[in-house]
Amino acid sequence: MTMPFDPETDVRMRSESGVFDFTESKAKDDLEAAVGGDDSRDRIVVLGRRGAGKTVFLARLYEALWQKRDGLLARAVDGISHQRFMECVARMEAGQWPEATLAQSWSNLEIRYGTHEWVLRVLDYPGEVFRRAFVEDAQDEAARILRAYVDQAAAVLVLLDPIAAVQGGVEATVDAEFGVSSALRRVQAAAGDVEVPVAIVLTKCDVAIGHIREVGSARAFVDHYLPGLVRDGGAFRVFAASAVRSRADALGQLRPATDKNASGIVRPLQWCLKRLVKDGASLE
Ligand SMILES: Nc1nc2c(ncn2[C@@H]2O[C@H](COP(=O)(O)OP(=O)(O)OP(=O)(O)O)[C@@H](O)[C@H]2O)c(=O)[nH]1
Ligand SMILES: [Mg+2]
Repeated sequence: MTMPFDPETDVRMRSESGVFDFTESKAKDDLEAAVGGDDSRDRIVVLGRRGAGKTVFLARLYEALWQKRDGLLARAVDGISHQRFMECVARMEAGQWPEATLAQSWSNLEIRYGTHEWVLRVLDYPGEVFRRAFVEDAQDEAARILRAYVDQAAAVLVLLDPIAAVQGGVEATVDAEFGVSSALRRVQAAAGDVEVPVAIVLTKCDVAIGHIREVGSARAFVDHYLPGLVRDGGAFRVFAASAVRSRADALGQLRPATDKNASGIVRPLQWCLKRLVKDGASLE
């Protein structure tokens, strides 16, 4: 049975999808596939360094919207990316975290929000590519694709692992301050006068909440631990999320516990969509 559509809040997603394999020499085609061959700003771009939680977050977000949560509804028309997200969820239900992402994969999503209907693209990519694209300014194809991709951002979700910000050392902090602010400066430069909504999402808050409570709030956490991002990253709103809670197995290893609810995963997207509607942005 089709669920009734709530004009204020429902989101419908359609998708066609692809997986890029940079071990093969088809990068030029991939670049065109990723960028879409025109210069429209039609992407909700998800950014995050290695291990930030991109794959887990995207799968749980899609699962949540598919099941209609927080008033948002998703439906993939093309089953390929739907299956990829659901396989990731099933893997976690079986107690396994997803493998580190090796190939870049994209889903072409059609979203309806209120009376607006947009085509959005969601990209999942290996975290190393983030560093190459925005810290090292590397010229390899994967880095170029990611940079071209952010140039077409309608909205940005930046995923940051708070534990890495506190304990991850210099490389993690460089990625989160220099890397993320470079990416956001690029986004705003490409958008000209239009302000692109940017949601910074602190991930893994089921285990990281202590660090956030220590300083008072998610925003205070970013102010305290990532001042370079605050200085150079432009305007953004900070959210806290837990895509999957975890529990220790018999050996003390943390395993995904999907029977417990995710929290805070839909709100950042909802905030971005509301901003886009308010600003009258048309993504088609
Ligand atoms: N407790 C908890 N752990 C999480 C959560 N999300 C991710 N993790 C942990 O973080 C690891 C990395 O998450 P991924 O989603 O694979 O990260 P990624 O950004 O896709 O990483 P790359 O593909 O290597 O760039 C997982 O294997 C989990 O151990 C969460 O919501 N809660
Ligand atoms: Mg991944």
